[in-house]
Amino acid sequence: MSETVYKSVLPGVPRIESPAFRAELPHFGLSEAEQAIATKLHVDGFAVIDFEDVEFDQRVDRIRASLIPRLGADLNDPESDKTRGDRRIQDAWKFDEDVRAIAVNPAILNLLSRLYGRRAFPFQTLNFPVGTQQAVHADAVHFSSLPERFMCGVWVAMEDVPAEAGPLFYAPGSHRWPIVSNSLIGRRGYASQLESAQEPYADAWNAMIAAHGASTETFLARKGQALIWCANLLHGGSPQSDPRLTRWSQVTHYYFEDCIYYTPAFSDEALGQLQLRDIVGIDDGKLRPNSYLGTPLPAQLPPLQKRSRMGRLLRKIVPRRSGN
Ligand SMILES: O=C(O)CCC(=O)C(=O)O
Ligand SMILES: [Fe+2]
Repeated sequence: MSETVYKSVLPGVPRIESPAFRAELPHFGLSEAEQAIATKLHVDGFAVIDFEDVEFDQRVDRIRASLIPRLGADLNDPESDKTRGDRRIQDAWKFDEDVRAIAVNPAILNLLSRLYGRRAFPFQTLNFPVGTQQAVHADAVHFSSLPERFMCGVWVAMEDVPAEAGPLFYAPGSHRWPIVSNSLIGRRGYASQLESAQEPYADAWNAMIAAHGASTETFLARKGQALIWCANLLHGGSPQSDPRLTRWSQVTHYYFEDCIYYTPAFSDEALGQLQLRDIVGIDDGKLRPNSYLGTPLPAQLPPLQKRSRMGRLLRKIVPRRSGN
């Protein structure tokens, strides 16, 4: 990042989410097109871009062919109901070179690093053959960082998405609302168990949408378009009204270097009880240390994070959640 000579007065917040964004934007060394993306993310919490990859169409064909045997052969049948069951594959990058190539796309990594002011790296992929029909949520309850907001999702359309195929939806500007944490909803998270890591927060998210009178937008994507969303943007998958359709897409989740990575749904920040994550970068396959202000976290971690016998036992009782 050549523009790192510029020192923000607020390095603990992503550049695009900085309260001093308007004053700082000209100093970030962004092109005009990048400034437009940055401003869109700052104002609305999402931005649509074209996914730059000359091999994209071939990758999509290969990914479909490689994932269908794992997901169900009926995905090839034009008349079948494709929405039955939990249709998604997490971390296919581990065995599929094309999924990995999409996750480590150099243009995306470069752009995100410049928009956030810290080096971006991908850590999770999700591949969907159909609409997720997921209720509205912010990804920040699953994966967050300290300092907060250094996480984002990039959703890539692997085919055109009509309204009937369960397009992605989101509430523009909702990333600026308070991050719904356990402390905000009066819940203890550490060592808790949940069927769904989003469920405890659903009432709060819906109440904020109602209080703001906010409307949601859907993304009727063209194949090869990508949508970046901020960690706290409320989003989900619309109902898929035509179950015969497919909606092939890939989400890659990105973190940024020199942060502490943890799961807020199972943490109580005020008590220093963090469900830390052992994050592996998809780019180099290496563990990314939890790090704060340039210094890796000390080895002395609270019991649940220790690789001790007791820690392993506790992990069995309180499994780590890694969904989206
Ligand atoms: O693709 C969708 O419908 C939503 C996916 C999503 O929310 C996520 O991966 O975080
Ligand atoms: Fe999500």
